[in-house]
Amino acid sequence: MAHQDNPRQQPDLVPAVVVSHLRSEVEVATLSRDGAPSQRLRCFQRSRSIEVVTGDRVLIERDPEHPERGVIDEVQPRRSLLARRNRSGVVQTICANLDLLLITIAPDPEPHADLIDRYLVAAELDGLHAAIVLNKCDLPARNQPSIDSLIQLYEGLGVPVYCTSAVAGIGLDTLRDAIGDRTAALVGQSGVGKSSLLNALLPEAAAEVGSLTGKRSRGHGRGRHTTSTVRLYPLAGGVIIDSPGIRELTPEVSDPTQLMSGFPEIASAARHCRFRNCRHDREPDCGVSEALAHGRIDARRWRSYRMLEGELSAGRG
Ligand SMILES: Nc1nc2c(ncn2[C@@H]2O[C@H](COP(=O)(O)OP(=O)(O)OP(=O)(O)O)[C@@H](O)[C@H]2O)c(=O)[nH]1
Ligand SMILES: [Mg+2]
Ligand SMILES: [Zn+2]
Repeated sequence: MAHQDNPRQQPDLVPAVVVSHLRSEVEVATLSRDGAPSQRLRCFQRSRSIEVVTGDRVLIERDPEHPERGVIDEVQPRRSLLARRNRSGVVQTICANLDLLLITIAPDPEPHADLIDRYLVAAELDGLHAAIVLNKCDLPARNQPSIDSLIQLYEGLGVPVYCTSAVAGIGLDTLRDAIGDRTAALVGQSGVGKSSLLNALLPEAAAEVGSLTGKRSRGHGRGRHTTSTVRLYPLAGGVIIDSPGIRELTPEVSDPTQLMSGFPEIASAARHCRFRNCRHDREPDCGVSEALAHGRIDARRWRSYRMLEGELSAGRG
């Protein structure tokens, strides 16, 4: 028998968190009293006009006939988000409500330092904490000098660095402590071991990990992408998010004058420029040129900044 809707009757709305979102399918976990994700439900969205991403806090209405299904009624305001611009300039939100970006690198595949810079810009502009996780520290130190200088550079900029091995179980307790009760996202190139770290921290996650044979057949450092969706897992008191590896990142910078705040050493040198509108090119008394000449700004970081600046202005036409 069809029942009539009573507009005054409020449905029972249950708070939940989005665990993953793939096409029209949204998996959520209801939140227990202490805020920990608990029961899993498959949901659809009542309105397609609202975009939901992993980490979103939502209110859902359970399907009375199918307790494992529900409808997303409302998306709550985000306290933070990680976004990028795709090649066509469209802003894509990767995940919401995170606190800590774990920029994962490894000796193999070799790190793209510019990608680290771009994640740091995203973290700075989105108000997130950031740390570097140097995984696979069990591997023989083939390109160790360049890894060492990279680590030294970022530590010098105040970015915490954690050395781990998902395979040998090194540095996992320290990483777990660093996450604490926060929501942390593992991000970085494909094949650095993000899903392996997740599994090492949380064996029941049983996330798919890239196979060595697949890697070998494609040659050194070119692991195919194994993880295909952004997915959230409760971890002790906190939450950990695994994400697909990416090759490049254009962070969403809504105000280009803010870009420099993602490069604090450049920003502090620029305060010494004689001219307020200094382009740091050939102007006299330029604090940035001077800092570059004296090695207080790393030349690669400066190129990385300039390239991003160029991309952002080109993107805005
Ligand atoms: N030696 C060593 N190998 C590791 C370590 N962690 C991961 N690996 C290997 O690196 C490969 C890639 O691992 P994944 O965990 O799938 O990497 P991922 O970053 O999740 O990759 P995507 O999902 O494609 O982004 C696998 O063959 C892992 O066994 C580690 O600590 N040491
Ligand atoms: Mg993965
Ligand atoms: Zn200048």
